[in-house]
Amino acid sequence: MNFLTVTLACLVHGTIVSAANADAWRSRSIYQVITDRFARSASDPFKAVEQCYEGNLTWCGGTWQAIEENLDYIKDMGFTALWISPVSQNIPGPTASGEPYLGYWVQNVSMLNDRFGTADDLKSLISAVHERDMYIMIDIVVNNVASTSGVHDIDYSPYLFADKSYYHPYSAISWGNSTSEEIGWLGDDANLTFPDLDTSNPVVRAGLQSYIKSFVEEYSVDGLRIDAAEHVEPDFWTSFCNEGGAAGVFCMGEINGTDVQLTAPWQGPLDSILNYPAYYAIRDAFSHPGPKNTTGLAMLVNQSKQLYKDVSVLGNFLENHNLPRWPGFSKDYVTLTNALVFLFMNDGIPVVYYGLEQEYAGVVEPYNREPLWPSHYGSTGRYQTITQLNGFRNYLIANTDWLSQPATVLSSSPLDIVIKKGGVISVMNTLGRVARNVTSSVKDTGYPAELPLVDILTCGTFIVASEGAISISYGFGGRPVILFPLQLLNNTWFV
Ligand SMILES: *[C@@H]1O[C@H](CO)[C@@H](O)[C@H](O)[C@H]1NC(C)=O
Ligand SMILES: *[C@@H]1O[C@H](CO)[C@@H](O)[C@H](O)[C@H]1NC(C)=O
Ligand SMILES: *[C@@H]1O[C@H](CO)[C@@H](O)[C@H](O)[C@H]1NC(C)=O
Ligand SMILES: *[C@@H]1O[C@H](CO)[C@@H](O)[C@H](O)[C@H]1NC(C)=O
Ligand SMILES: *[C@@H]1O[C@H](CO)[C@@H](O)[C@H](O)[C@H]1NC(C)=O
Ligand SMILES: *[C@@H]1O[C@H](CO)[C@@H](O)[C@H](O)[C@H]1NC(C)=O
Ligand SMILES: *[C@@H]1O[C@H](CO)[C@@H](O)[C@H](O)[C@H]1NC(C)=O
Ligand SMILES: *[C@@H]1O[C@H](CO)[C@@H](O)[C@H](O)[C@H]1NC(C)=O
Ligand SMILES: CC(=O)N[C@H]1CO[C@H](CO)[C@@H](O)[C@@H]1O
Repeated sequence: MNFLTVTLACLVHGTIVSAANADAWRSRSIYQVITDRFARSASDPFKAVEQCYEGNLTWCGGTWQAIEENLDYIKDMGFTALWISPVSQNIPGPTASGEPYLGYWVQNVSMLNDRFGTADDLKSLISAVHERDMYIMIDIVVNNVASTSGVHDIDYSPYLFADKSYYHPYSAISWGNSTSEEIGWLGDDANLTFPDLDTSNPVVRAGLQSYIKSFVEEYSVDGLRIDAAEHVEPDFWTSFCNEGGAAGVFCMGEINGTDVQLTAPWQGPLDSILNYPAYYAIRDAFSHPGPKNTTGLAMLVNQSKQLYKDVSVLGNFLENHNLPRWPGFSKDYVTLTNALVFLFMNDGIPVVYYGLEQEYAGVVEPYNREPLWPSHYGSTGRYQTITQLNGFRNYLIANTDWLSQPATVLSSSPLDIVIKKGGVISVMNTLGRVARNVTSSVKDTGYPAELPLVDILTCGTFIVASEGAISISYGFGGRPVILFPLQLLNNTWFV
């Protein structure tokens, strides 16, 4: 018995480490963490600093060891992958823009950031993640390095590529011009500049490929989140990323934009991108005061299926470290529940930014990077909703063909949007929490009359009417419903 258990655990572990390609990531859901802000270790030297104010732009003392100590908080919410902020050494602080607590102000990309712990601490965290059958995704910056010396007097010696010839000469970015976005420098031109690495230089390419190959192998990394991916020529990613590139694992790139026509071509060079067009469409559909444009969201779903190579591996999100938190622009609690249902029940990989489950509401940078420990990691209502959504999604993936069935829009109106994916019908609405005497009518669910459907969020039952219709009333406010045939739901996903 014991022997069998151990053998199976090893097999599972082996599978996880070797098969972390796009296909393996498709079924995952990701929790995004800023290492400095997620947790402080019980044995942390910074523990004496009781308060941490995100407005001070300074270190708050989070570490990899502390993430490991609090991993079950993430696991128990049902997440099957963890994305952590960059692990690379950063420039020394403080700068006129604060300390490099986020980790994106890279100096030597191939050296670990000792603010967050040692190589052994990082390995220990990753083992603990794998022991929980979760994947680890590491955030990485290769487009640029950071400097506080303006644009002309930069000492290149501390960088992995320690000579000026490895960088594009300074130019300000002309937005909308893709060549300029690839070779120009991010940042301002005085206090904090981001010298742009010439990723077309063969020495730079070979050096980065060799680094990422050995890094992924040594630390058993399952996936990469690629910072500023749109600022690098696409063919660089083909050789650096993905199963077929040097990294040999799944890559999800940061590509900002509202227009699927412009973002979709990046999937190919990159396995996956963070789905900014969906973010904007979800916000426009559900947030209050509005525009409550569900047509835009329905168009987005339709268009995405046509233009992306594979919508099922895109990273869908409602918040991140560069965006206002949802309650910062939409005060109504129920609007976020509707948005979350779309995130988990649509095609794609749900990505939840730490703190969403604690109802954090920081609006602009840096106030959207709150320390998590003042929340005491409590099991809030939002924590429980996410646990239900992850639990049901994980159940569907393990027991049905849900994952391989594309989502389709059954209907959209100014009141609601209804999607169906693999036998699950999700009815989301734009009402918010105020009770209204209106109903959502789904004309043809595809289910036979008299069939009992259960709402996953409330366990309420709905009986399918003649010709497969369903009617949902909002006498208790605009809560979304997720309907699934009762007889197929064996309730094993309830924990
Ligand atoms: C960058 O880090 C690597 C790995 O730790 C190290 O071998 C190399 O010397 C570092 N380069 C510089 C310029 O510090
Ligand atoms: C785009 O930017 C590049 C690089 O700066 C420049 O050479 C080119 O002329 C620009 N194209 C247009 C249409 O402005
Ligand atoms: C540089 O920082 C100083 C001090 O915070 C600020 O007054 C100045 O506007 C900054 N310059 C730029 C170009 O951002
Ligand atoms: C993304 O693009 C929008 C619109 O072009 C811009 O306002 C925003 O600052 C960008 N956000 C990020 C995180 O780059
Ligand atoms: C809703 O969004 C779509 C897509 O962006 C747009 O074409 C349409 O005009 C919008 N409708 C309203 C009422 O704003
Ligand atoms: C989206 O596609 C569905 C069919 O799959 C269609 O019924 C619906 O009208 C489309 N919606 C929009 C807004 O394009
Ligand atoms: C709800 O609306 C229906 C149809 O408009 C009406 O018959 C009914 O009286 C309303 N109920 C309440 C409680 O307002
Ligand atoms: C639930 O159990 C029934 C009877 O054992 C079985 O036929 C059905 O496939 C199961 N459904 C799922 C989704 O596992
Ligand atoms: C050193 C410093 O600037 N501390 C400030 C951090 O933020 C808090 C709350 O805004 C201020 O009270 C401190 O003065």
